[in-house]
Amino acid sequence: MRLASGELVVVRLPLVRPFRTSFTTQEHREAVLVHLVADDGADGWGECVASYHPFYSDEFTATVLAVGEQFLWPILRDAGQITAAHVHELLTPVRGHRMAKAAFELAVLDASLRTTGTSLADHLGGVRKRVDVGVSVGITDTIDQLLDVVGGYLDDGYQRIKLKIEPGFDVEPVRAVRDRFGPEVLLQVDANAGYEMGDWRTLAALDEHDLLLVEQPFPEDDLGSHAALAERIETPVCLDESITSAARALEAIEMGACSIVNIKAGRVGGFLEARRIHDVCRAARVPVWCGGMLETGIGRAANLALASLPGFTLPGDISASSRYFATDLTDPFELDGSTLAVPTGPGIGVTPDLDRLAACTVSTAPLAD
Ligand code: OSB
Ligand code: MG
Repeated sequence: MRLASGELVVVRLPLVRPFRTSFTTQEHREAVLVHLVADDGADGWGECVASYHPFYSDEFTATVLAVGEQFLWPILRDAGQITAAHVHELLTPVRGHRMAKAAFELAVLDASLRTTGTSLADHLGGVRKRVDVGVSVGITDTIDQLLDVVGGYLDDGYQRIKLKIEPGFDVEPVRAVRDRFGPEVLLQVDANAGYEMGDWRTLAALDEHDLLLVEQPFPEDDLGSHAALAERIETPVCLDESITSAARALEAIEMGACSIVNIKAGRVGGFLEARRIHDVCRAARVPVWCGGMLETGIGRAANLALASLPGFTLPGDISASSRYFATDLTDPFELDGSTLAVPTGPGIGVTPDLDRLAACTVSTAPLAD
């Protein structure tokens, strides 16, 4: 296909409750939506996972808009006939900016798969109609509040709970949740790089609570400390921020820095790179699961397609729309037990509701031909 025009739409949706992590507290989700139109009129949408702040990764709204308008769009527009499989390589001359690149790739995938009537899940090689999902629970002021929040999610049907932790909010909340809700709850923690190696005894104290995994305890560049920690604790170490490509995933696995990988297509530069990480991990018998970035229905639909691949054997951070927003940008995703349905329609299988989109839009920048 040949790209003719498009737009970058910044949307902002209030979260139903503030989401506190070791790096910041978010009260709303701001996202850049990439909308691309081909010369035959086919169009597609992609959601950029970057936030309005540079505290999880270095990308944020303003960098996505700038690199998108000034570099990514001109490269793709001027490339002539392209397929989604070309996008990653075409954009390689631009260093970094993986979240922005991933959103453009997703919009190209959506537009081209709509033309052929293929769903993203089928295109990627998905094998499941429904996927097991869990919920990521932010840090609370008190443990009582945490127990209320977790209890509410368990009542909703979620069977896997991820607790955000930080120094000073770790062993006690984990113990409290385990004691209150029992051994059958699938429980894991995410530190978002909030610890250092000197804290390893605190992390080792989590071992007795039978966690599925501890996610990204240390800074993203420090694979060595993750490998050293994995030697000292029983809880499996999972990496999120550190895994930026399939090559990096292989390196981390080979040096023993992780035994489980969180895959976020945005963090690794696209859904096709995400699939390569899935393939690398599967060959190494390393379980993977699909991470989340508080996406709207646009990004969530694509994550569900990714999570339908066979190596995604742990529940993903892909929750129902109501966990995030009073009103989503798309038709709401609703829980069935502890699962969500993988969209079956062409492309990502969803489109933004245009009234809702208009109500959430902060700015629109045209991508000219
Ligand atoms: O580390 O997984 C993370 C949200 C924003 C940034 C980083 C992370 C998260 C989540 C949210 O945990 C998971 C979700 O989208 O439900
Ligand atoms: Mg994480």
